[in-house]
Amino acid sequence: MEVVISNPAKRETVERKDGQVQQAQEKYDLIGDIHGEISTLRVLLDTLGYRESQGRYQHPGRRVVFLGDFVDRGAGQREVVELARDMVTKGDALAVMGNHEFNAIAYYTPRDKKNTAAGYLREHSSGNQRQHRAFLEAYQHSPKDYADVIDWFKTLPMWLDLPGLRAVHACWDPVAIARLEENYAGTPCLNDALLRAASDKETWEFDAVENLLKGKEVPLPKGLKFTDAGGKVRHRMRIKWWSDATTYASAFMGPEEAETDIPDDEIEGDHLVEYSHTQKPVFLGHYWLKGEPSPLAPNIACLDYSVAKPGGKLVAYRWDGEGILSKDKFVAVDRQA
Ligand SMILES: [Mn+2]
Repeated sequence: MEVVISNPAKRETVERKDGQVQQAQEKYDLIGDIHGEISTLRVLLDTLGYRESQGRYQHPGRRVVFLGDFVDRGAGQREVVELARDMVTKGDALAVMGNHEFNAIAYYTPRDKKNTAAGYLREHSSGNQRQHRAFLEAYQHSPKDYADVIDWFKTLPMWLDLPGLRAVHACWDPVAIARLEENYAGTPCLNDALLRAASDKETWEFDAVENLLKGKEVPLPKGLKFTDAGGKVRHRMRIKWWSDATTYASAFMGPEEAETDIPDDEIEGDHLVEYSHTQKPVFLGHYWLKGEPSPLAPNIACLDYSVAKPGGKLVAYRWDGEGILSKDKFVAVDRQA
């Protein structure tokens, strides 16, 4: 399948004073995690000025970049995927893979093609089934469409490095990206070997894909632990990789109740991600943020504001080429009933 990276029709050219013709910076609307919330997505696209005609959603001068996590939870599983896929196929959008698409692929893929009794790359445990139920139910009577949508998920790059901006679902980890590029033919897409390696917790590929799609984690100092929102005991913590924080307490990304368990000591080892304020802006989803959307750092913005939860919002950022992001360029739509 062809992945459309650039649509020359949408690039304006600008004639400079010296007569040279220059390509104008393409303009993008970045959209965070949708999780099956089709009516909210339609309202957001409409608010951004995208119009549907003859089955095609488009804007005369802009394109969308979807930040992944199209599926799980909401009532419009197929509808969200079909809309996004159609926009990508027709050159009206780009998209990166979220952890929920990665999980869907691994859930679908048997460990051994000839013997499904050997299980799947993502275990069909009751917890995993529950998390994936809305998606599985949407495709339960159409195995061909199910196979087809998984094939489309496999075409989604894990990161996008465009001329003026970057997009990744959770963390722009340059070390993980470099290692994946070096070992997997320079492509940001999964292939079968990488999918299998990244589904095995013992491999570096697992850590690299996990960092990009679920966020950077660091091990807690020996003997320390906390309990997460789901009641699970954790010996590692997710960090606010976009911040300048260097201690466990200041970098901690987790439930407030657990904060007292996290020491304010310097993080041990080489675990922090560096993303200087002079680099291209990077857009993320994934973090289930609450409150009023605003940048996490001058050049880093998360657009996931928990649309799948009551009171949540679907959020976009209207990007016109700027290197420093601005709070007034976020567009938020309340979750539709
Ligand atoms: Mn996610």
